[in-house]
Amino acid sequence: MSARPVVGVVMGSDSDWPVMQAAVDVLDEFGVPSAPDVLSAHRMPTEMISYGQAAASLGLKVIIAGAGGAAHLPGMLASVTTLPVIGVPVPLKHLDGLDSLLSIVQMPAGIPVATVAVGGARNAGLLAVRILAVSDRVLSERMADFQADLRSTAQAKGEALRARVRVLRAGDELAPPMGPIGPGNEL
Ligand code: RP5
Repeated sequence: MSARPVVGVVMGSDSDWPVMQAAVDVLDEFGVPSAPDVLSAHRMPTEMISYGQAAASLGLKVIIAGAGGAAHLPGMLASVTTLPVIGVPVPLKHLDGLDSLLSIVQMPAGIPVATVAVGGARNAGLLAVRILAVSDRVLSERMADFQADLRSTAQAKGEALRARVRVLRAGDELAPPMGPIGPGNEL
């Protein structure tokens, strides 16, 4: 995508990419230009601060930041930018991502990070779209269509489930009673 990025998607390491890619993918689906990059709070602290300080003036409107373990990237970026920051707790090998979640979500008063679920990069992308959609009618219409599709999919699932249960119940009615359990002899 060649248009100027409006969402920065940064992560502590390239090992976060398998999780973070979902944010970039959904932004692509909505036609929102994004710029993925590696930016480590602990290994590249000066670059991280420079990125956060420059983000708004470079044209970014939202930052999605993902990290695992002692995940300080989203919170530190939020402390040096006025842009909304969405944090993605990346699950690592140990602790199931609880460490990442708590590191990101437990921000001090005054410096918010909108934290999504552990591994919830797709929702981070969707939240960024919603933030942008507040001042973008086309994006807002796309989001409404997306939500209508979700609803139809969920309705179809309900229909399919009800049909399966009807078939199961009809099968039960046809099956001959086994053992001591049967009509008039239920448990
Ligand atoms: C964190 O350390 C990164 O966000 C990543 O989740 C984790 C491990 O990084 P690597 O050792 O794989 O580079 O800062």
